[in-house]
Amino acid sequence: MLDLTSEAALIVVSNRLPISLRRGRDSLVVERSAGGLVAALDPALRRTGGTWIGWPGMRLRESEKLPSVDEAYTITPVPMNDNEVRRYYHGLSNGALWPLFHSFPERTRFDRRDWEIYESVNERFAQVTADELTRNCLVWIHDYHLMRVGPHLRRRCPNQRIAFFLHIPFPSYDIYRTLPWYREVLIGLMACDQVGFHCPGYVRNFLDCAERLLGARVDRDKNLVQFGARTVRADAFPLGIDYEGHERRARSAPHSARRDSHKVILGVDRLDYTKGIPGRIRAFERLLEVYPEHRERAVLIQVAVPSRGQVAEYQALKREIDELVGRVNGRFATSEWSPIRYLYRSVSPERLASLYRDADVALVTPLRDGMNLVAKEFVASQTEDPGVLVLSRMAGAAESMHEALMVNPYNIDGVANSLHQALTMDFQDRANRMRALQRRERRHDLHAWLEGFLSAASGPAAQMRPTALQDFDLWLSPYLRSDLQLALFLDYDGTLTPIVSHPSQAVLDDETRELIQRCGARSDTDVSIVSGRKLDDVRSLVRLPGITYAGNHGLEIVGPGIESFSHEDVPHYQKRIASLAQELEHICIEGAWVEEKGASLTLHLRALSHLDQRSLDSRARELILEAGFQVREAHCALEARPPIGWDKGHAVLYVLRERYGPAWSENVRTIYAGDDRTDEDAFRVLSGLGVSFRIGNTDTPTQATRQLPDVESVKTLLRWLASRPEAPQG
Ligand code: ADQ
Repeated sequence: MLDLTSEAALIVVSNRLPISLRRGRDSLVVERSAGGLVAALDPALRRTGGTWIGWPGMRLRESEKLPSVDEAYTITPVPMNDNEVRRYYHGLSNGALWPLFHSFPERTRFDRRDWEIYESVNERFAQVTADELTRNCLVWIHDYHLMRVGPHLRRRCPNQRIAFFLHIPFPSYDIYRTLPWYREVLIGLMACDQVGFHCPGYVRNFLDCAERLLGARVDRDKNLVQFGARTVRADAFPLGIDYEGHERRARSAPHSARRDSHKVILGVDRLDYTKGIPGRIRAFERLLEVYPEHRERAVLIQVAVPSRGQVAEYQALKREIDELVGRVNGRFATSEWSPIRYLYRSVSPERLASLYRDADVALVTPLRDGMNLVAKEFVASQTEDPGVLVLSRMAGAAESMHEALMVNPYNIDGVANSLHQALTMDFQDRANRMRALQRRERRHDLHAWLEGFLSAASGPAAQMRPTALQDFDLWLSPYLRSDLQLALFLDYDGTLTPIVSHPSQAVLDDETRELIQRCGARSDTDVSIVSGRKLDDVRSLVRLPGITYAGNHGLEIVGPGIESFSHEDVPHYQKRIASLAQELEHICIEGAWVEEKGASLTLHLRALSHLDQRSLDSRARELILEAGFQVREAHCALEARPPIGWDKGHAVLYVLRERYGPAWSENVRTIYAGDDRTDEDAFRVLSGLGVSFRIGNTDTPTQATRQLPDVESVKTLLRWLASRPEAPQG
């Protein structure tokens, strides 16, 4: 467990730094940024020390260094060029992920080039982070801009403790799955140890997506997800505000002269289509129509901070709001009273404190919002005559702020009615509601949030219970049928035996052999071993009669009822493989070696350092391609395969057709278990027709139906298959 109060440091990674840069006349000018994220994390970093990594908000020239900033922690900038800002930030983050995660699929713009830049910028963030790591530190990544940092960082630092917090909602499965890169984004979060959301509803959505889209194993009681061998904890940590700070500012903020002349309804937002500003103005208009007693008595003050002005949607929204404000003011204004005051700008913390304190009603009506801090800031600032909070049910804040008047922002009449209720509520009712809201927000403030998140993220690593027989009851019972045969395909290395440093050490243990034998001995099950090894090699390792063996990724197959198969093009490539093997041996450095397998070969790189692997890998790829072979990646190895369009997928189909005829899928159920990229070919041909399991860790998307953590869980699968009830004969 990390103790963040002592020597352990915190490394915060977010899109923006807590400062922004501006080019002054002769030097760079540093300004502290405002906003929720900075207010939340700055105190944590001050307490623990550490580093904040992020984009400084402008392009630094080659020679320019970040001016030194007097901070209690280090600030490390991640540079970005204009194209990257356009595609990673405006394109993928704000043009695709932001609308999708807020359940506005019709507003999303998916562009593969944006995704590629998002991926490469995330990798750069990971590299900068890896360079900053200290012994015993916690990396805390923030928000939707950086959901792919995890895997890149994990690859560089396999044992690093990594936490992630999402500040926006996590959408439901139905919406999330429209993202073209849904697997990659989920896998990105799976590389973390702790993933935090604002609300339990978002956690549920995330667990659903992990289970249904990745085939991950989920424990909903403990909020754990197991993906490959990794277990990730996903919990709700509702963000609070610096309650005392807001309360203090409200007590000392100046009073406005016009204070008692009107009832004030206040809206404060970033100008964003998720915040429901047009609907709010319409609801106010409706209030004036239906309840004319509020004319000349109520004022809507709407403060909107300019945001993402380069994005077309935001420009259109600004125009829409301008027009609406004009319409309502034009319709109802008198010489003494203008119904809406619209401030399109950021206001100072003191001014905001006055506005919050003096408002009679806070009208917070987002169409969807991760949390919404404005609702909380209003409550903390209500130090005088208690006002009323009218709050959208679609904000995360609604999950806890029960005493607010809850509204559906899509129901304009309903919001108008609630506004009327708020404006006419008697003192006692207002005071009761406000007291309860204040008590809760004071207790669940920013410090409590930090404490809760950091102690979970630095606590003992999450442990998922081992895969058990009942898991397979759930996954396989609905699929298997007692009147149909089962064709069971098993890869060897990494599936039946753990990955070891030399292939000769991958020996099958007696228990696994016995389980395979028991499966194979059943009248309703046919077992095939499908391996990248030479046929003779895999056969002598498994040593079981009566089952099928496919070697060399299926170029050679032998088994009961199958005529011994060897792909017709194999002899043509054997000589060329032998000479390629020699060429590769020439460039091998100590620790690397070539395994010749007749029609293909494997260059083993496992014993090399990461750096040596990379340099040998690229040289070897060139030689393999020059010799006219295909390159395939395997576990710490490169494979050279003849370009004959034959892989494990073809081998599986060959066995199925030979044994069960061309309409095999009507006569047989199929299960395939494999751990390797080469098994993906088999997963692909069986998708929709069979059930497949990918074993172990992977940080690339898989076509398999489900993930299993390790060889031990494959044994449990075999145990389940060997002991399931057998259909009565005849
Ligand atoms: P935002 O979408 O930015 O945050 P919100 O939570 O309301 O939304 O925070 C806005 C912040 O900006 C508040 O602290 C507010 O005081 C400030 N602000 C708004 N208008 C202002 C103005 N005109 N002048 C000055 N300050 C202004 C995202 C998610 C939210 C989530 C937060 C934190 O969208 O759902 O609550 O992150 O996780």
